[in-house]
Amino acid sequence: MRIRQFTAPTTSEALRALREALGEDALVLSTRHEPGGVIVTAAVDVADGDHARISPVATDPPPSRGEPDDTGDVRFDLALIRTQLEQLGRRMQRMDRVFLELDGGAGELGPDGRDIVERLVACGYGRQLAHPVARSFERAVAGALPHEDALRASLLEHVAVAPPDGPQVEVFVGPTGGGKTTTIAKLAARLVREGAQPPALIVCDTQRIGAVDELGAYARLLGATLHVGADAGALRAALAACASSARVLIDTAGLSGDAGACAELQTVLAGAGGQVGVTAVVSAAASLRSLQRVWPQLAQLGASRCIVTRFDEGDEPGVACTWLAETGLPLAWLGTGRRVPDDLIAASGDQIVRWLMAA
Ligand SMILES: Nc1nc2c(ncn2[C@@H]2O[C@H](COP(=O)(O)OP(=O)(O)O)[C@@H](O)[C@H]2O)c(=O)[nH]1
Ligand SMILES: [Mg+2]
Repeated sequence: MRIRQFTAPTTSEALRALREALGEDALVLSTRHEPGGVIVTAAVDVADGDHARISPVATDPPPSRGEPDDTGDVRFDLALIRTQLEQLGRRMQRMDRVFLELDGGAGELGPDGRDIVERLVACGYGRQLAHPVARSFERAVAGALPHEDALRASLLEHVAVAPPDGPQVEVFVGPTGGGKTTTIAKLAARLVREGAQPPALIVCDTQRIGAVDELGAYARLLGATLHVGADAGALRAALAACASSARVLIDTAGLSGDAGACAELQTVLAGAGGQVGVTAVVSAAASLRSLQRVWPQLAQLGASRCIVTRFDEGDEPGVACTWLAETGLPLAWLGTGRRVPDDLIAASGDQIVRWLMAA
C-alpha cells in the first residue's frame, strides 16, 4: 500500500480521475482544497503500478492527530489509516473466501445448497455471494449441524457481527434519512431504561433546520444533556464538557452523493482529535448501488461498525447484508421500526437469519 495523490480543479474531477485510474475500490483518505485545485489522497496497492494521472507519491508522513493544520487542511492520524487498512484486509479475506469457494466448484451444489441460494437471492442477497454461503451450509449440514444452525454459521463467515456496546464516544454517520437521529434516540433511551446514566448528546448537524430541536426533544425526554458541535472548535469544547459522561453519542449531517458534505463533516470531526468510534447508519431499504456509492465516504470517515435500519421496510434485507459482506463492516444493531426505543435489536447470527428468511 502506498499513498497517492490526485490534483484536479474540482473534487468531483479529482475523484473521477482517481476512480478511472484505480477503480471503485481505491481507498480515499482525504480531500484538500488548495489555491491550485483539489488534492485527493488515496491508498493504492503498489501492484497497481504507474498511472499517468497520478501525481507523485506523497512522501510526507500522514499527519498527526486529525487536527486542522495551519492551512486549514484536515489531516488524518495513523489510527484512522490503520482502521481503514484493517477494513480493507477484512474485505480481502472475505473476497478470497468467495474466490476459493468458486474455484471449488460452486456449480455442484446439492438440492439443499441450491435451495439456500434461491432463498438468499429471493431476499436480495447477491447470487455470487450466496454460492459460498451455500457451500459452507452444505459442509455444515454434512457435519450433522441442524439446518438453521448451519445457515447461521455460514452467513456469519461472510457477514460480521459487532458487539452491541459502542465506544465511549460514538459518532453516527450515513446518508440523510438513514435513521441516525432515531437510532441515537433509541440507544439513549435503552441506556436510560436499563438504569444507566443518560448519555450526553451532541449534534453536529446545523445545516438542516430543526436538526438540533429534533435531538433536543429526545434529550429533554430522557434527561440527557445536549451540546452543539457546529465546527471543530465547538465539537472539541462540547467533548470537553462531556468528559465525565460514560457515553457520548454524536449526531451528524447526512452524507450525500457529493464528496463536499463528507469533507465538511471530516473538518468538524477533526475537533474530536481521533477519540471517537465511527458507526455507519444505513437503511435496509436502500439500493445496493446507493450503498456502494456512499461506502467510500463512510470508509473515509473511518467507519468501523454499522447499524442497519428499516429492516421492517425493506423488501430485500439481503441487499444490505450483501453490502456488509462486501465491505467487511461488522453489524452492531438492526433497526426494525420507528418506535423508540423498542425497535432496535442487537445484531446476531439468529437475527440476521430471521430477517433474511422472513422476507
Ligand atoms: N420503519 C422504520 N423507520 C425508521 C427506522 N429508523 C428510522 N426510521 C424513520 O426514518 C426517518 C428518518 O430517520 P432519521 O433518524 O431522521 O434519519 P437521519 O436523517 O439519518 O437522522 C424517520 O421518519 C424515522 O422515524 C426503522 O428502523 N424503521
Ligand atoms: Mg438526523
